[in-house]
Formats: sequence, C-alpha cells, structure tokens
Amino acid sequence: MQVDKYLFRKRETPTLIDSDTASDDTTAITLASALTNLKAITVVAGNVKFENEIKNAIFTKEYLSLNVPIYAGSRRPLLGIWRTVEEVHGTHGMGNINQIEVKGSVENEFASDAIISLARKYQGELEVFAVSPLTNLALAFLKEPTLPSLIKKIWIMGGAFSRGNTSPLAEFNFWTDPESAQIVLNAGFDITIVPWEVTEESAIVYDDEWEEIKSLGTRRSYLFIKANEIMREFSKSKEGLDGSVHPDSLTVSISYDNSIAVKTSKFYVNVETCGMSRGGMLVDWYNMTGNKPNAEIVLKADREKFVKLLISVLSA
Ligand SMILES: [Ca+2]
Repeated sequence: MQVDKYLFRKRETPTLIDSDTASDDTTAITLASALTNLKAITVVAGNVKFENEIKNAIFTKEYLSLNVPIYAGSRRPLLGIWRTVEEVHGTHGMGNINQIEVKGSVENEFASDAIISLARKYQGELEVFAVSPLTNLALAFLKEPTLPSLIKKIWIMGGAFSRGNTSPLAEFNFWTDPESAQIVLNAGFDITIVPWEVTEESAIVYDDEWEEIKSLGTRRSYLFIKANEIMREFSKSKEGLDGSVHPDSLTVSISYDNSIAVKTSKFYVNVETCGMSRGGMLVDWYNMTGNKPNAEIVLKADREKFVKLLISVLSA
C-alpha cells in the first residue's frame, strides 16, 4: 500500500539533538535536520559504547552531508549501575552497517557547555530533542541554573507508565540515569514527554511500510533500513511487536507537527531513583502531591500521520 505524501517544509526553529546515537537516533537526526534548523548534535552515554555513539553521530553527519557540529558529553550517568544494549542496536549500534569509517571528529567543547552557549546564543528560541539519558542536560542545568529560561522547549523521549522496556517499570533513558531525569524534570523547563508505551503503539513502522521505505532508494531511506534492521528484529522477536519502533523519531515528529500528538495532558512528573523501581516514571495523575504540573505528557499519538511524515522525509 502506498502511503500518501506529507508535504513538509523545513522550519527555522533552532534545535539541538542530545543523542545516544544508535539506530533510531540516526533517523531522529535525519528528521531533525530535514524539518528544523539543527544547530548541534550532543552525545551522551546510553545505547552502546560511548566511542561507538560518537562514531555513529559523525557517520550520520557525514553520510547525510550535514553541516552540524558534534559535541561529546558525559561518558556515564551520574550514579548507579547501568548497561549498554548492543543486543537491541547491533554491535556498534548501527544495525547492519558494520564498516563505519569517518573522517571528521568532535568539537573540543564539552556537550553540556555547548548546550549552555547555544541556549544563550539563541536567546530563548532553542528547542532541544532529548532522546537519550538526560545526563548532559542535568549537568548543563547544574552549571547554569538560568538554563530553563534560556531554552524554549525540551522534547523528552523517556519514561514508561507501567510497561518498562528495561526493567518491569522503567524505560531505558530514565532507567540509565534516573538522577539526571529527576534533576531535569524539576528544573523548571518547558517539557513535553513522549513515553515508551505511546511509542510502542504509535511509533511503529509495519512491514508493508518498511518495504515501501526500502524501495524509495534514497540515501536517507538506505540509512533508515540498514541502521534499524537489528532493532527491528529485536522488537519483533523479543518484544512481540509487529514492526520496528522509532521513539526518538516520533518525538522529533511531534515537535514539528503538534497534531501528531492526539491527546496530551499536564502533570507533575518525577522519577524514582531507588531499588527495583529505579527509573520508574511517577505521574501524579490526581495531583495528590499538590505540586504544579512540570511536564506535558503525550498520551496518544497519530501513527499514520507520523509514518506519512517519516516516509516523506526519507523519500527526499
Ligand atoms: Ca536515543
């Protein structure tokens, strides 16, 4: 089935993507660079070995001919034991792209410092795609407490309501660095959260759509297919899903077209940092704490519209 085209136009919104670059992160970078005025990629510990994430970010930049600086950030979460998930993303994090050769390198400035200087430079206009553990952003806030007033919006992919993908309760990004997630959520940023379950339902690319993307024959579609192949296998065999899941890409897409978020609501949200529920997202559904809402949560998204936008960008 041929999916209708979504006519998109690049926006001038200055953005930054904070990424643990592996598989779907590269698709999110593709979308962010096609749809917004992407000013920087910052890299943080998460999906795979840090050295490989850096390499993957540089590879993506060079493959897509992007003129965007890359900054290396924190090589580990603030506290706690964590692990990378090569079984999801492939040995190097790029699915079936094994021979990664890159020419360029990262900038000298530390990622959190780059976040602060870009936020200052764009004077409250910068939007951040936080599609990774929140360590770089937490460190930036700890260094510059006025950061929430300098950043227009943080789009967070993270947290699970109850169906964790890394522990029974926790989604990977919040599980990896719950302390940083807690710091960022309580800092006073304008935040929208796209949680795991919403992406499982609405960031999924079914087999017929996958085949359509494969047949597009563009550089972008080739990168999408190759980088996400192993993750797709994992989603199907280990999570019992009917396709590949693209949480980071859905998050960028919602920022571009707010109508992809069909249902949203504002809540006070915190993150558990202890014991077996470490990394669990605590949504104060009935405002029992009396705390002011600190985040908008996407409760339902429009899968068809997301896939339409994705295919249109990949076909260009
Ligand atoms: Ca990510």
